[in-house]
Amino acid sequence: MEVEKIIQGNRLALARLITQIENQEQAGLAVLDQLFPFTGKAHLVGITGSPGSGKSSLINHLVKQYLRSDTSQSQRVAVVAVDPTSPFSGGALLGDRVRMRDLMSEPRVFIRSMASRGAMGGLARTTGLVTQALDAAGYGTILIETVGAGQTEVEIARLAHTVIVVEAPGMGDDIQAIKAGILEIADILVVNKSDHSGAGNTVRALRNMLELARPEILAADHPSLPSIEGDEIADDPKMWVTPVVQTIATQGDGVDQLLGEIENHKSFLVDQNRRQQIDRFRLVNELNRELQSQLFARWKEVTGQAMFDRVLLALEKREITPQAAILWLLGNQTNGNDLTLSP
Ligand SMILES: Nc1nc2c(ncn2[C@@H]2O[C@H](COP(=O)(O)OP(=O)(O)OP(=O)(O)O)[C@@H](O)[C@H]2O)c(=O)[nH]1
Ligand SMILES: [Mg+2]
Repeated sequence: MEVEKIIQGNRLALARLITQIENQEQAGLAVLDQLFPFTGKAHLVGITGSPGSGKSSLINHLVKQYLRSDTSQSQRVAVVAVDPTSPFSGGALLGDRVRMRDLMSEPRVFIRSMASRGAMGGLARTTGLVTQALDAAGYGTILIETVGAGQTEVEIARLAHTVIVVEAPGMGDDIQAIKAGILEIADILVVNKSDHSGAGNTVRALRNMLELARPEILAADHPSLPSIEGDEIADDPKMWVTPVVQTIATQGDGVDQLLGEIENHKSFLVDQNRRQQIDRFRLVNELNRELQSQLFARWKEVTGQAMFDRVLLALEKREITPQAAILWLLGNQTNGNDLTLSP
C-alpha cells in the first residue's frame, strides 16, 4: 500500500507520489487524501528573494545546521525548490543540484525541485499539496525556495509558517520591489553576501524600512483570521519584531543565528496561538478555492455553452445589464422575459 510506504518513510514511494501530484493524477490525489490525517505537524519555512541572492546556498547550510543541532538524529528535513518559469531556470536548477549534492545522499534529507511547467491548476496549490505529502512522510521541517516577489511567490510564501526574505547588497531597484509587498510577508530578513561591501548599508536600509512600515504591517497582520471559541490570541498579544540577519552563505557564516531566529519564530507562533490560526487560514483558503472551482465546473455543465454565448451577446449589444446577465446565468431570471435575442 502506497499510504503505508509513505508513512514508513519510503523515499521512492514519496517521490512517485509527488510526481503524481504535480501531474494532478487521480491515483496520487487519492493517496494524498488518505494521508491527510497524518499531516499538520511540519514546520514550513518559505525562503524567497531576488534571483541569485543566495537562497539555495543558505538552504544548503541551514539543512546541515538542522542535522547538526539534532542530537537525537530523529529530525528530518525536506527542501522544495520551486523553479521560476523563466528560460534560465534550467541553469539555476543545475546550480542548485551542484550546491546541494552533498546533501542528496543524506537519508534524513529529501530534496525536490518542482518545475512550474508540470504544475497544472496553480503552482501554489501544487506546492501546498506536495508539502502535505512531505509532512505525512514525517519531515518535521520543510524549506520551500521560491524566486522573486510575484503573486505566485507571495502565495507560496503564505503557505509557510515562517517566511525568510533574502536580500544581497547593492540591490538598488529591488528595494522598491521589497517595499511593494515582500516586506509584509517577511518574518525574518536576511542580508546575504555580507562579505560584499555595502552590506551594512543594506542592513540599515532594511531596518529603516521596517521602522517605517511597522504600523501598517501590524495592522495588516492576518486581519480576518477566523477564530473559534477558546483559542483566541493571547489577551496581551505580543508582536513579532522582524529581525535582520547577516550571512555569508558560501561560508555558512551567520547560518546558526538564522536557525536561531527560525526557532524563535516557531516558538513565538506556538506561544501566541498563531500557528493554529495560520493552519486554519490555510485550510479555509484551500477549501474556498476547491469549492469555487468545483461549483464553477458544475455550474458550467448545467448552464451550457450555448446559454453562456447568448447572454454574452446580449450583454455586448447592451440589450441586458451585467446584473441581469448574472441572473440569467444563474437561472434566477424571474421577470418572465425570454432571452430570445437575435443571433
Ligand atoms: N560572495 C558571496 N557569494 C555568494 C554568497 N551566497 C551565495 N553566493 C553566490 O551567489 C550565486 C548565487 O547563489 P545561489 O545560492 O544559487 O542563489 P539563489 O538565490 O538560490 O539563486 P536562484 O535560485 O537562481 O534565484 C552563487 O554563485 C553563489 O556561490 C555569499 O554570501 N557571498
Ligand atoms: Mg536557488
